[in-house]
Amino acid sequence: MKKLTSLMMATALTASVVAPAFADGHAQKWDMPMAYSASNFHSENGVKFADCVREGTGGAIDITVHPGGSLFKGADIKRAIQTGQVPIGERLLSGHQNENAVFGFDSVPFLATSFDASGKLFEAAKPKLEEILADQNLTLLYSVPWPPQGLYFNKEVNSVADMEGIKFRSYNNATARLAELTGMLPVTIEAAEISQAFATGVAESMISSGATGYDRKVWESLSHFYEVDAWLPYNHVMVNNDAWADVSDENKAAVQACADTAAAAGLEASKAYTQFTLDGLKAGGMTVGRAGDGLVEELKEIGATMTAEWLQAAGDDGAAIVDAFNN
Ligand code: PCA
Repeated sequence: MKKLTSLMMATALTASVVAPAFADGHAQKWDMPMAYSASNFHSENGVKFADCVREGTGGAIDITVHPGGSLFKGADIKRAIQTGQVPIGERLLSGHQNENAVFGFDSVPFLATSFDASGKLFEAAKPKLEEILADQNLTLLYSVPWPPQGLYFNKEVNSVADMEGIKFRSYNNATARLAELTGMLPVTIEAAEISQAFATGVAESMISSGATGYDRKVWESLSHFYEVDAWLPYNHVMVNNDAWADVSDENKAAVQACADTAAAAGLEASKAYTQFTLDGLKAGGMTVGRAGDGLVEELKEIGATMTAEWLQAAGDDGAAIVDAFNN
């Protein structure tokens, strides 16, 4: 017992020596789970954000980024933040469309197909998004789009009929629905696990950015990438409201300034990564190019069905977002 007490005292002493005194009383160590590989631009941007926060708060908030789904898998990150298992994290909110259709605003096919349009759509959706997140004990810090989404296959595809029966890797509700409407078989697989899924034939196709195909070296299993520019989904960095309430106003302002920088830098990285990664897929041996007119035509019809379904599910909120986007 005596031994334990002196050990505890020694530990307490060390802690008081090591941890400098902050206005908040102590340094906050924040673990930040992210779902995508460390080399992905979202993850690299997250590390820069963490560095910025450490510096901007004089070390009061010390964020450690855990990329690649190493701390929590993508699908579990939102709940982990909401319940305070971690104070902060990054998640693709369109993966939670079953909680609220508004979360899928960025995965409506052919609604916003360029960086400019998707930026406008995000601004249109942001107030509602923040309101919904606030009810879930979450504050949005920054959001960054993925490059435009195109179709990956292990063979040439010129029509929806060519897709019949293909095992299609999905990452959210919209991608699973797209598979159903094209006669493919959806299987949900996180980005961190797709290389293996393609190598073992668990999946043979997906819709994603050139960035994710490049990060996961999918040319080892797949042969074709068709540029379709179906949508640009967003990753969102969110903080738990209780953790946020513990942050001083001064440090909140510092964190928000870093978040604004990360949003701008992430957007630029996403733009720059678009052509770079398509070139990388080509260099890996894939056939990369625009989808043929016939296929695009058919996909647009499916897009119209999915748009109608989303508007139905998202009700007045969805209509308000689309109206704000179109004005
Ligand atoms: N990459 C992520 C989401 C969208 C994207 O481009 C993925 O495929 O999981």
